[in-house]
Amino acid sequence: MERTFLAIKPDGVQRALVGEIIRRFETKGFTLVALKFMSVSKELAEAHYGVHRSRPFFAGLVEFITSGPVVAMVWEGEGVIAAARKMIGATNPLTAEPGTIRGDFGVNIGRNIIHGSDAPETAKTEVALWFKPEELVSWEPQIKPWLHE
Ligand code: DAT
Ligand code: MG
Repeated sequence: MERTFLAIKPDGVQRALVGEIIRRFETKGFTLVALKFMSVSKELAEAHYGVHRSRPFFAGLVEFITSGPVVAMVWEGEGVIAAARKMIGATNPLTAEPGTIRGDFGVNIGRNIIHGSDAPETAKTEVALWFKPEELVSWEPQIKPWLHE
């Protein structure tokens, strides 16, 4: 079953959006596999945003993600990687569609509330970067027959 890595960034935590964001993925029908409330080290931040190392906003990005606690999560489900990206919305909250998390709650690209893996390969890498294998919980939601044919 497909898995993705999601992280509520320090702005999402400070703005008390943790419950609202988790609710959206829960009620959509995805399965929570791992969750931790944590501070992010500079090393983890730089590894996570490694692909953006040469971009002008890289230093600010690392500073921001390490500036306060984040909620790191793994969610599972059919098509969850692309679906979560859709639910999160475009990178710039100003152009993100209403109904998406960024579209509903954000106004600035540097404060866009939540991270989501963008493809199967990055999802695999990010889950492994943020979580130890024993932190991932395999369980069978009893609601499954009501979500799937
Ligand atoms: P996404 O988070 O939608 O996957 P991304 O991977 O292109 O977007 O960039 C990672 C983060 O970097 C993004 O969430 C916010 C920040 N960022 C991206 N482009 C930026 C820009 N032009 N100016 C400032 N911050 C930017
Ligand atoms: Mg990205």
